[in-house]
Amino acid sequence: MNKSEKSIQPSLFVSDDIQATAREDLPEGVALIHHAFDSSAMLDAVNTVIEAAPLRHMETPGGSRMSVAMSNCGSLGWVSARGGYAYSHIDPKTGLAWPAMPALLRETATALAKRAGYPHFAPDACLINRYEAGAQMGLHQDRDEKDFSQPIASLSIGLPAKFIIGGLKRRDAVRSIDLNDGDAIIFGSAARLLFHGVRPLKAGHHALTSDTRINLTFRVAR
Ligand code: MD6
Ligand code: FE
Repeated sequence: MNKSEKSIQPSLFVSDDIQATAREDLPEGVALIHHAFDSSAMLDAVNTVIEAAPLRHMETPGGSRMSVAMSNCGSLGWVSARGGYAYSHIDPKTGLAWPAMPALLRETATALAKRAGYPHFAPDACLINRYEAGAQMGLHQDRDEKDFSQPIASLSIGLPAKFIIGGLKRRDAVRSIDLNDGDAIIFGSAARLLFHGVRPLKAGHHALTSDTRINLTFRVAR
């Protein structure tokens, strides 16, 4: 079986392990699904994307280099530069359109969003984040998309991370959630604009990703 044949079915693991809000003290609108997908198959698809659109450290509007390396697939990609944050049809590094979103990625994300209560999720953008030891993502809101009634589905591959979630204001208290390989977290409705971030990645080794963590965030950007 070749890779394109393999990528027709979403790579879901059968699991009813959706954390009830109360059980892990998650804010309303956040769904956490452990052991949600086959990360090995997903990583193969990610690797085909980053062969065409290499991971790179983007610049922030303030002029610093992001510690997380990024790429995208889908019709739109999230980019950061001196000029600000935006979604672009073109990869500024290659001058080409971003690679198409592999069916395996899209269908896995839509199936997980469906389990979290969003049956019509149709992402047009997938941001790929790669963390090496020490890389982090500061508290932020995702607000470059046009329609905040659409959720974001986030999938974790490789090394574990401490994910922090706060409130609607930057200074609100945060709580920490462990995101492990194969975990999915879906942010929608009341949670869509919560501040969140990722603590500096602890050094380690993972069989799939060696010394890194890969995070995929699927969005409706249009
Ligand atoms: C990460 N995730 O897990 C970064 N954004 O590496 C995010 O920034 C994120 O997990 C929006 C919704 C869910 C997320
Ligand atoms: Fe985010």
